[in-house]
Amino acid sequence: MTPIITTFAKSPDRGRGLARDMGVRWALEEVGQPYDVRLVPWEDFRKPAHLAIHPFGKIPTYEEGGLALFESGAIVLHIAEQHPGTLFPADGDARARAITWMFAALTTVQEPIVAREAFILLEKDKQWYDGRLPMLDKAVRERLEQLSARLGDAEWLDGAFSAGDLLMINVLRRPAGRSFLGDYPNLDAYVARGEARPAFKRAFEAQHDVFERAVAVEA
Ligand code: GTB
Repeated sequence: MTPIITTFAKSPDRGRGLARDMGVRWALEEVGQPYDVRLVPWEDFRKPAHLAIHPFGKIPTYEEGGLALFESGAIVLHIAEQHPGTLFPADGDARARAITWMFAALTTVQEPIVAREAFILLEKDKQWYDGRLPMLDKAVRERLEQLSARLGDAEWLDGAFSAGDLLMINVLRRPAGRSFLGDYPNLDAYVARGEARPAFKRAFEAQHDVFERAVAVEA
């Protein structure tokens, strides 16, 4: 059964692969699972049909037969589980460590990155902006420094490329992560390695194509 994912009909990131469907698309490409896409226009996000699948009215979602999932991390985990030996190692302990890195990406590392992005987006005109931004920068740097120390000269976080690397690289690609990567050459190279993977490129092209088509229809 071909799974169906939902994505923005016209992503506000203008096809830069920053919306959360990117990780899901990338995972599907890594395991070689074909998928269909249902585009969701802004006005449909809070409609009952979409809320029935995603209780918080967001993208992405994932439908496969009778199964409906939301949360990109849970979807990537499901895809990895369906295809043992690709995004999850066969060994149980190694698989548990890959899951640990997935959680680390989506919580410990992503949290200060999202906080900084939200602050810049929402509070740029506030009088406390210049005073507070360095604190948010420091929080991002602390995480990146720790991650950089752990990665060291390794290619991936724990042996072979896993769902943990996929989500971590996806988080580091966010603007507030990317903007600091120049100071952490091993993380910069790590993200570049991820982006050089053929599966990443196919996923990126697919979401970019959706945006380009949406713009063309409007023209
Ligand atoms: N924790 C959830 C997950 O990982 O699946 C978060 C899902 C989520 O926030 N989805 C966003 C959404 O549906 C899209 S990706 N928002 C619509 C709404 O809340 O009404 C977040 C996002 C949006 C835009 C950019 N961008 O333009 O760069 C980047 C990320």
